[in-house]
Amino acid sequence: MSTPPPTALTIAGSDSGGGAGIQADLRTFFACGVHGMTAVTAVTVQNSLGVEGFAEVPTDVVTAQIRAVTGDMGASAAKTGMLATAEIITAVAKTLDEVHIGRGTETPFVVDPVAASMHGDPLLREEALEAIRTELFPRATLVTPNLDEVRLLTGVEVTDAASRRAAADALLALGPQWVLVKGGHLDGGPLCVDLLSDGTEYLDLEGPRHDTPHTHGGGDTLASAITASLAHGADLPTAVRDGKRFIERSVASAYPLGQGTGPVSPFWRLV
Ligand code: PXL
Repeated sequence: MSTPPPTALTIAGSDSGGGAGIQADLRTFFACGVHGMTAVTAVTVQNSLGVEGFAEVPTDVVTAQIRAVTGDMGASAAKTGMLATAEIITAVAKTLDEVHIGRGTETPFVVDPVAASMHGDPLLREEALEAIRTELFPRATLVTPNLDEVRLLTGVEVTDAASRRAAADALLALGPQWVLVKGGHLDGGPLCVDLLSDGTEYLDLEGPRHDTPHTHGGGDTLASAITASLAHGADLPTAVRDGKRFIERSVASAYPLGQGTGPVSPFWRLV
């Protein structure tokens, strides 16, 4: 018998291809020494070529999963990924209040506002964006949108440092404690710059840009690595720096699998 590790709960969708979603979260939690627990919100049918479709899990089953694991095992930290519908988002937000996860509690909560797959396949019904803004963001310790999600959520088009800062401010106005504006999708340059801010500090976090087409699950892996670090007790800026180091190595270790986009890989951590 050994001492249990920290625990982390992911509330997200299943990727049948194993590279993103719940599967990316669990392999990241495992590699980071955290016991992963899941509340599955949707089951996608997909492979390296794209998402063929998805079925939502009934809302009461999503919330029952959250209550079951937090009531018994407790969560040191939690995150959301694909939430699919406004109904699921509203129910998840209410349940997180009930089980004391998120802003104003001792349990950090990371919101990765997943709207679409990297192939552009929608993973969120359009009317659900407003629920992300109003129900989820005010409860978040950290939100981690990419530039497409920034545009969908705030209307701000990020093209340079000034618009990146305007985007961070627009996102903070929706109520999260911290925001990480991920610049990885901005074209050009050998570096990708992410901006981390709580409205007081504005930290430019630079990392190398890796030239690989195989980045499936990259956003999920970053948000999960940050969540794992928070579960271990790190403060927020430290957890984000840990997460960035983790995703850089995982992108560098990505492998081709299938005929389309291969997954980023946390295996480097295990060898
Ligand atoms: O990477 C975003 C994402 C999240 N969750 C699920 C996904 C994807 C991308 O394909 O399939 C279930």
